[in-house]
Amino acid sequence: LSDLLVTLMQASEKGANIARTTRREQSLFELLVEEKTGKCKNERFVQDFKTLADVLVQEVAAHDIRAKFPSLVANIRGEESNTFTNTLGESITVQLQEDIESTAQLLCKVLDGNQAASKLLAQVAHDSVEIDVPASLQNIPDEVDENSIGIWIDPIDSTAQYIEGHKSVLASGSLYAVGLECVVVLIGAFDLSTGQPLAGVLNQPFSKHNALNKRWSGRLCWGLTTPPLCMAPPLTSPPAPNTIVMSSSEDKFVQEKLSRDFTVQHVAGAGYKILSVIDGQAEAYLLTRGSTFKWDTCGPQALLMALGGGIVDYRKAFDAIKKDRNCSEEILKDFQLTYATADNVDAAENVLWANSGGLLAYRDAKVAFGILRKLEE
Ligand code: 2IP
Ligand code: CA
Ligand code: CA
Repeated sequence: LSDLLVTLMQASEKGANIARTTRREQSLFELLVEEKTGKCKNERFVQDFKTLADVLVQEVAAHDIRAKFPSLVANIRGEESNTFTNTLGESITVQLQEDIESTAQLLCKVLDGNQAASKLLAQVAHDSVEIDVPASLQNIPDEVDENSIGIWIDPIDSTAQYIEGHKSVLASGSLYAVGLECVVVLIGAFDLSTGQPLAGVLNQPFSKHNALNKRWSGRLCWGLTTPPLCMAPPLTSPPAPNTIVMSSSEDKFVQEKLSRDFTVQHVAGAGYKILSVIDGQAEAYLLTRGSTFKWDTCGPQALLMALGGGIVDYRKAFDAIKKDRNCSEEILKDFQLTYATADNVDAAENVLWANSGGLLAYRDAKVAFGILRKLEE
């Protein structure tokens, strides 16, 4: 799988480049923030542009994965659809064309004729990105049965942070509550027959800001479940002990109960919350509602599994532990999130791929088990 993993890394890096370019280049950035500064008269068009950034990142990633692994094509899935209906009702399929010029022409249709912006985006979409194969991956057998693998892509997680570009606020250690640091490009590979995660990448396009040249640099984390391998570049500050991350909209009763044993931190982004667990900045991420999707968790779960942890369906794990007084943390193995089929095939289209029972992400099963027991008291 190492070849596929390197392809996912490259695809995520190209996505990160698109995300950075969009915020850096004046002609693109203005489109992104126009709504806020009030300069734009056409709000509908601004809405189109915001969606375009996500659609383009996903399409470019899917394109590059397809180019290397042609038979994966039917099983590359993601949050966005590349058929983009602009607010004037025109349907445009956003697809990488043969050359920069043709891609720019296509993007121009979405960008209301803005040639400079279209050219810039097309250029970075066509740029080639080289990632050296990490030494630890070099001796791994590379047999991939392309017909047994599926891919989930979340082109930009924490869209709100990406668009608004909040001033970054540290919660503790190297853990950000809000800010561009919480934006993550997420790509995961899973086994189509078992639904289990196989490999994943989390790419933070805005990990470090250089005050001198005002440029952001990124951070790329990756993992493989078999053999278990995970690489996350080290952070500068040590983690605060006993931290649990949650959404600020998490149930107040749940927050209250866990705040007796943990420091509860609200940080943005489902992907970034899981990344904070991977990095050891938090012990766990708990979400009791079904507000994340398969594309939010597939890649990140592969990294947690490589570290001996995982992500369980909160509702199912909670109910099982409640029923069986004598069970141990071993039981968590039975409730890992899976990715090949929808949790509820009859669910409405917009929530079909939701992790419907919520989730609990952890590195140490004992800690996760303790959290579930605590909630049940
Ligand atoms: C969102 C994003 C949100 C998260 C939500 C995800 O993905 O990560 O931050 O909500 O679950 O689906 P919260 O921050 O309340 O946990 P996207 O940004 O891709 O829409
Ligand atoms: Ca998301
Ligand atoms: Ca997204």
